[in-house]
Amino acid sequence: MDSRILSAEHARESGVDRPWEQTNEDWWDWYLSLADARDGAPTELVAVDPPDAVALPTLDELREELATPYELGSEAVERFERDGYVKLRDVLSPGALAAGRAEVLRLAAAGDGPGRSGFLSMDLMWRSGSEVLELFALSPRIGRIAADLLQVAEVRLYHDNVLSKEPGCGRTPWHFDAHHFPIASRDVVTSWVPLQAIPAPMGPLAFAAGKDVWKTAEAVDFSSTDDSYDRGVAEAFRAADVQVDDSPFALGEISFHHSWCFHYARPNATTQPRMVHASTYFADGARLVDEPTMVSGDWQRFMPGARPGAVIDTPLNPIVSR
Ligand SMILES: O=C(O)CCC(=O)C(=O)O
Repeated sequence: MDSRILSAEHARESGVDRPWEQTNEDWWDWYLSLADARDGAPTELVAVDPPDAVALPTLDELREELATPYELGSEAVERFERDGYVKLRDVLSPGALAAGRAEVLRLAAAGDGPGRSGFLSMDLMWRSGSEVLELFALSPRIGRIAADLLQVAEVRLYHDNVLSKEPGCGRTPWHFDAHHFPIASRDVVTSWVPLQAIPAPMGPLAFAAGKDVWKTAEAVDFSSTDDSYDRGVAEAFRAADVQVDDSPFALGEISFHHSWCFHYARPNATTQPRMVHASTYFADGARLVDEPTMVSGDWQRFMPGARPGAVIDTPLNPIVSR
């Protein structure tokens, strides 16, 4: 374990029952350091072209697209209910995605760059002054899909995340988000919106299919200091013949994964960054857990003033499904 990532106290103790005390970037560096080292940074990269240039929409056009309801069929809701995730095609236009990608490139160039893992994570971007990313994070089109998949009346935003997995960045370990979201509810879902197509060598987000598949990995002990959890989960899934969907994403295709859905991603073995806008939503009325831990990361920034055990209703968690 790279002792520069964990604080001295966290490195000394193997449990996770303490708050995270470093930055969100440090959190991702730490989290990626838990990935199976046998699937580490690729040495050869596949040449991939950047997305085709398209005309960018105006802000008004983008606002309208991101507010227009998507026709979510009952079959998609059933698949989400059965598998714990769903991939939906043609949710966003090439123009909207290009606008998001251009904004991410602009903000990434102005920021500190990715951490040492090669994984750039920028959160709360909807509060950064970027109107484009505010439209993405507060999109009623995407928020309504989240509410309908969870079959709840309304959802609130937990946080947005711009994730850029740089060329050569290694694997994202197997995990499920309920492990680190400090939200005391089963009604939590994350939208994962690729800002370009994701062919197989770029490392699409991959999902273990089956709502109750998490039980298969329940006996695997989490380790905060090595890759044993990632390896153990993979072994448990192999032994139980769990179906894993690691299919590529077409341009405009987006996924939603439930907070108990196990997912991972292979390294980005291409010459292009794998850029994604991800937002997490929870059912209106959900409460903060009683005792957030270090795996909960930087949650106080996402829910400032929320009190353990109380209903989450801060100005940073608006209703986004209407
Ligand atoms: O983008 C990745 O590799 C991981 C993202 C993830 O785990 C998530 O959005 O829940």
